[in-house]
Amino acid sequence: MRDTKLFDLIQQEKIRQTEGIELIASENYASEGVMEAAGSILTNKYAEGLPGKRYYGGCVVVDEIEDLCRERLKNLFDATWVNVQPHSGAQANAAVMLAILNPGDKILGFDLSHGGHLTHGSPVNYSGKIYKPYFYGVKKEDGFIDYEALERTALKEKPKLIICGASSYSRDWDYKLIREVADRVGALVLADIAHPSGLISRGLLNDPLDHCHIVTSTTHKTLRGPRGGIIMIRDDFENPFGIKTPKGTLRKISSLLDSGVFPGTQGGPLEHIIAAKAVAFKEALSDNYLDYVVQVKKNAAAMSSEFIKKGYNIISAGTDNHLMLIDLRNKNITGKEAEENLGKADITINKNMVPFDTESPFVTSGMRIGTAAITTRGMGESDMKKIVGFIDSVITNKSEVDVIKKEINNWANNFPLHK
Ligand code: DSN
Repeated sequence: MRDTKLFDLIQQEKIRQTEGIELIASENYASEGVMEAAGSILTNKYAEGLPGKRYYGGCVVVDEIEDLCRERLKNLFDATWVNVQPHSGAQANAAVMLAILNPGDKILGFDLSHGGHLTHGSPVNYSGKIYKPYFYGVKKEDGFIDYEALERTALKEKPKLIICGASSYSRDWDYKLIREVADRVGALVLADIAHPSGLISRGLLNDPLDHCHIVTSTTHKTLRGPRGGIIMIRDDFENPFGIKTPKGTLRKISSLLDSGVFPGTQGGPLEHIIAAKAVAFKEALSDNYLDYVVQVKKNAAAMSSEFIKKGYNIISAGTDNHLMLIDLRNKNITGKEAEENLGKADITINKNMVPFDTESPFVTSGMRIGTAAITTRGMGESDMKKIVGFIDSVITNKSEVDVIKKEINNWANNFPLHK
């Protein structure tokens, strides 16, 4: 018998996603093909291990699927080794840290309250509980990464791992400089490119694989695949922190990373999600996707200029990627209030800490906005101006929220979830 209660709720969510404006920077609309693979019978299969080296029978087909996925990902990022099994970006980072660090080792990451991520050493996350975290942030005067502070802390603390990457930083990264600092202190560099990975894959931002030892990402943000994680390297090497075997050899980092995923931090891989990742990577290699990521970036730039014209304070005064972080203090509204009020008009954003925030993480002084999802719906630069107009009307109480909501619902219906 059909579970009407549950499927009615899914239908309601579909209407919400269709009638509203989705501006959460970490979300996107996966294609029909990605969703078909994610919802396929592959969910039935257990396949602990790697293709050709499984702990279960009946893996002939899933071996081919996982190999196809790995090859497509290698092509997309020009990587020489990848693991496509992490269930999420957080799992990918956990696997990396387990593979290369020992409990108590020092790590240096980008401060969560300045735009970093929980898994980069936050004290409430495994990364800050198992390892000893130190942080760098952005400069108060311009909102750009404080590379001098990063270098100072690295030289003083000599961490074993430097982590770069962010969840709400709108500028590109100087991976070359970070690698130079890491080499001076004998650290490895992990770039977590969960947010901008789609833009990086098509050459629209600096390439972390040119300089960083290990790169992780999610697959569902700008990459527009199913929810999941990946790990990649371009140059394999022996783990400098590894304990030598009796024969005096060290294990290669690729082999340690595979073990970090399974059996280190996960059991059976989600082969239906790996198949959906394979679909997404094929899409990301297409000309259509290149047009898409180019437009994502143009839309973010257009939106950011429009906000600035209306007197909004964008951290770092602009964006190089798909997102922007806005300090709302000069608009006399907290991030929490903005999120709630915009939600009533069917505009979905998330409240976000801004650097040097005076509010708690539950209230915040800012909001984060991204253009990945709305660009998938076919919106362009003129639509960005319209959206900023809607947002400004809600935030400054220019019109009744109900009136704006109706206008938004009618307008959004013109844009199918996939162009
Ligand atoms: N929480 C995610 C984001 O929204 O950026 C990252 O894990």
